[in-house]
Amino acid sequence: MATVRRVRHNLLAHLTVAGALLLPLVVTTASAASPPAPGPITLHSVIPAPAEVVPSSSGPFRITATTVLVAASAARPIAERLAAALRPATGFPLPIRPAGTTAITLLLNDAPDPWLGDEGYQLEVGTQGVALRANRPAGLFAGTQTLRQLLPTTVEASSVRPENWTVPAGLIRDRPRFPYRGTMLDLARHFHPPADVKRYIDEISRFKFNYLHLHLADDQGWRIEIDGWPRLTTVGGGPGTGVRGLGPGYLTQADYRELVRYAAERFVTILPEIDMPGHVNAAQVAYPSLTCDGVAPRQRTDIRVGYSSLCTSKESTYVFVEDVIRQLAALTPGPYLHVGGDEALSTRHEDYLAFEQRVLPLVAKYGKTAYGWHEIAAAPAATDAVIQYWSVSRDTPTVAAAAGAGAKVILSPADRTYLDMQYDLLTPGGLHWAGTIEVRTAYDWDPATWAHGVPADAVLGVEAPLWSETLRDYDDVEFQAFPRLAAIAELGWSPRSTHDWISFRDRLAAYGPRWTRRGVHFYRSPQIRW
Ligand code: NGO
Repeated sequence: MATVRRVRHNLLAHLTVAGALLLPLVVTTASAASPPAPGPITLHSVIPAPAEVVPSSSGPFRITATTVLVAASAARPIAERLAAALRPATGFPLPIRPAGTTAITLLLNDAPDPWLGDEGYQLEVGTQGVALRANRPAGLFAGTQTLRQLLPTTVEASSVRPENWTVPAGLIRDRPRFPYRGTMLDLARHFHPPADVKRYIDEISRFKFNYLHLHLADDQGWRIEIDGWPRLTTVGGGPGTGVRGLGPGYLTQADYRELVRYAAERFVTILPEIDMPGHVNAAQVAYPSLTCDGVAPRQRTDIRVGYSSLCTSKESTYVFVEDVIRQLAALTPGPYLHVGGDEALSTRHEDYLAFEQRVLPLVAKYGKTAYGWHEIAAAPAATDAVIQYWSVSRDTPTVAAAAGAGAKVILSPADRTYLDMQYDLLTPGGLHWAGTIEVRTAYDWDPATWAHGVPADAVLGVEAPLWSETLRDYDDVEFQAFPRLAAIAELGWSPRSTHDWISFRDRLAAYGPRWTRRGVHFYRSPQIRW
């Protein structure tokens, strides 16, 4: 009850600024988002659940042929993107104008509202209009994603639909729980072309994910062009690479830059990963000098792990590693660079530690924060790094120790977040080494308290990796990712006080038609009443 009162108090304080749009208020509030779907769309329908919601009993706002969008300066590109999203189904012109009688207004606060931070937003809906405010463009973008979910599902149609384009009235104040909300695509086991990566970015940005981790190299393939090392991609990304030789392809540096740009427009930051010192067979086939004996290993297209290792005792290895890190850092505006570090089972432990002690600081040399799978926690230099926790055990003492000494941790427990795990043993693709993961399993856990000994303030966020051993095409990607990615989005964004399986399940059921209209090939989990 105390929480409920506090939320209402905060919200009411904000209404004094913009009360005209909203009164009268309905006396309900939304620490735990509630009403069941299917049913009318309400302010409680949104995924991920917003932090604070106060519906109003005034009539809804209705978008009509005369509605305009009002946005200045840095808000304008976001308004344009919103208008472009709403035009096909509504058929309305939705011009961007300085003012209008019925308007959707996007405003950047002159005086920052500290509660909102960089990614939060405030959305007010009244009969005369919608006012969306944020401190930064990222917050406005997040708010537009909420607004889209408040419109009828037919808004996703690609041609004009007869519909009452109403938005329920009230106020939402929202901000993320964690600064890092990510998902990963493995381009190494099967390459997925830039057009598919862009479709994935479109989908994840709707759920307010802000990082896309690209796993760009592994035993079966090398997928990013590196100047001075052309065979990495011509051989390592060429015909016959990927699992069973069926996933060839690579990104040129221009492709990569274009993905970075496209993602940034949607407030998604690309996190590149080159896995080392293990998972490097493709690089060694291309450049045998990366092995200790200089002999090229045979090309591998199976899915075993742990057999390859860079030669950690050769100086030339570090010339290669530095070249790769320097180029990737230059291509990547984001703060992080992922250097893998998992399953180096054929690297002696002392060699592994010596390798990480050299390589993690190299990332810092090029202006980025090092990021690695949780095995790097054993190296002292990992206290300055971001550690990606992928264990199926909740006890990993090396990670707890590194977190205690300053490292930040991203939660990707394989038995909760690995999108490549099967939903159940009948799922046509996917693996099950970490178990099967139905939607509720993906949803019902807490990243802040999951890893024993890792304090909540060391948890930077959550990431759902999608490994691609069994994913041949983009349909496979979508089927494994959705709907579970919506669950991970909510864990990353929504305050713990909103966590409620029944509410989530019903909101997900109501969301399903949006995926259907967009042609997203999602898994119809029997746990959800679609
Ligand atoms: C493990 C392994 C990957 C596999 C994945 C499959 C990590 C960090 N290393 O996760 O090479 O592709 O499982 O689920």
